[in-house]
Amino acid sequence: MPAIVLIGAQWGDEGKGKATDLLAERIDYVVKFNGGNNAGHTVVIGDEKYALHLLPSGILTPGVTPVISNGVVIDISVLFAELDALNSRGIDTSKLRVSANAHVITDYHRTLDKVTERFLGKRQIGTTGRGIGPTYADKINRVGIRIQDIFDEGILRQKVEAALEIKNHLLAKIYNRRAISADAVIEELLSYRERLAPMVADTALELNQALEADKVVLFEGGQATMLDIDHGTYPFVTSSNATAGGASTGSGIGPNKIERVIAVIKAYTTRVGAGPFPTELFDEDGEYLRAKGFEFGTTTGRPRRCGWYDAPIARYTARINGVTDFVITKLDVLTGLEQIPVCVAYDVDGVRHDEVPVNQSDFHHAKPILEYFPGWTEDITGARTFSDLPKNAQDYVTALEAMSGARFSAIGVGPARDAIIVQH
Ligand code: 2SA
Ligand code: GDP
Ligand code: MG
Repeated sequence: MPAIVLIGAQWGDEGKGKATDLLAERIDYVVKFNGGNNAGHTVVIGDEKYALHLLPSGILTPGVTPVISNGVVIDISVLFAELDALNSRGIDTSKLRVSANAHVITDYHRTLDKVTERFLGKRQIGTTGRGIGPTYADKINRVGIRIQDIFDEGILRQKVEAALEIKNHLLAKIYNRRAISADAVIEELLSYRERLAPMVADTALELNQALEADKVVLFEGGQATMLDIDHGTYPFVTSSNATAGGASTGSGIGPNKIERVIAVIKAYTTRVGAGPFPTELFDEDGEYLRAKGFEFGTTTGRPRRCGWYDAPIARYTARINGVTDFVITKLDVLTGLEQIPVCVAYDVDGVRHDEVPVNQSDFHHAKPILEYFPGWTEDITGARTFSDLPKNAQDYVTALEAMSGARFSAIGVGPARDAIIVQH
């Protein structure tokens, strides 16, 4: 089987880390193709819990070659710290490949991320503060620093000085901040050379060769469809393409190599940061989902906003990504609710919309039109086949599948590695 893409269907934290880990036994390469250390993927293996940010989750499976491809933005000190943390727990990371074309997050990107958010005040995005947006902005503005630049001191100096010229002006005149020293940035980046050098590769070439040799390559998306820079709830989005197309541009493999697109979707919805969220709950049901689902940011610890399942979003995701399969997660979190509301369409200023409206103002005004499903009380965390689920849980999943635009191939019933029902 050639390339498989796995992405988030909603606003992130659907359980992509666990889904990747589940597939990793059958794959040869796992590729992170977008975002950076804003991501937070939790994988639970036995009594051990791993939180991955910059490294793909598949790195936990022995034998898999992990790749950070060109679409990623890399904070090198975070990369080294994450490798050290995994190595100290006995995980072999020696096969890691890092694209020479990936962009580098520097101190000035982190600073700009934080001051911009502060400057935006009430209109802030609620970023993770990791420098993601400013690093992608430099990439698009053609003043970014790439991994390969670190190995040519002359070029690195030219690029850092050029990148800092406007920024220091901005920082001093608008944000009232001290100028950032090019020398300090350059010195820091040069200090990473020795450790970084053996990992750096032409990852596009290596991945294409792997696909030619019939290896299985899994592309693991960070964040999610509704946070995608083009297709998400702009401007309340991240700065990369988190949708399936990003796997192609973000790694240098042709779209025709992609055979399956798996979208991970929660049995309800969460969001961190600002922006529209039609099914958001502000009552005790929201608190219930947050507490029971442990909905707190893996990277920042921020409480996640919680709401009901949104079928128009599932259909939107199925369309935008060409989803072949959904993995639905966290069904167990709904256990104990008397009835479970599901959003089937929106009411936008008195007009029914069956699909996600293209106009953002409409989406901001969208009120969910809910359908109610009877709940169940039985513990489902031990279910391993569909027929192990109580009838009401089966009916809930079947109804969601019919509304969501692609088959449900697996159902998550708990955080543990094996707490999953694989259907197809
Ligand atoms: P950024 O930092 O520029 O990417 O922030 C822009 C928006 O993207 C959202 N975003 C995320 N949403 C959910 N999960 C993410 N990863 C972490 C996690 C987040 C955390 O797994 O829990 O720990 O807080 C993630 N990364 C970015 C962000 O909230 C902004 O809305
Ligand atoms: P990701 O960013 O999509 O990889 O997701 P996160 O790791 O940020 O958040 C998902 C959380 O849900 C993690 O704490 C997982 O351990 C947990 N999780 C994944 N699948 C399930 C499931 O089926 N049931 C429950 N209860 N937890 C799950
Ligand atoms: Mg996450």
